[in-house]
Amino acid sequence: MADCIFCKIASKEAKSKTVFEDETVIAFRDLDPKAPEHILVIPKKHVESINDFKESDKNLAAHILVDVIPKIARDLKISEKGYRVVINTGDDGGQTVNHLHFHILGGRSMTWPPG
Ligand code: DGP
Repeated sequence: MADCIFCKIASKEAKSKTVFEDETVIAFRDLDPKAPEHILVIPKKHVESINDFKESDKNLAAHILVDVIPKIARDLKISEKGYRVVINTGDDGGQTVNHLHFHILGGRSMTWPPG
């Protein structure tokens, strides 16, 4: 999408600190980190939110959850101590960028419930 900052990051029109990339997914460091490790994992194609994942996106969703996120956590060495995966969705969910993204937060102990 023309005005979407994460589409621009996916197409390299905008810079990011990339930690992982393949054909369908790119992961990069959050601009405003909320933990020592704060990575955003996005599908390269524009999907507005998790509400917009379609039947045909099942392989992509599984790839992100089964392959990409655990690999990044291993690479960042936060796998064993633990980390949090967050998908903010819509206004009440606190979504500010309308391109689906999975936050990976780690490197410190998290509290619950979230604000
Ligand atoms: P959310 O509130 O879940 O929509 O989170 C959006 C996150 O995206 C927020 O933590 C800040 C981050 N962010 C916004 N713009 C950029 C950008 O241009 N580059 C990077 N690396 N992160 C961004």
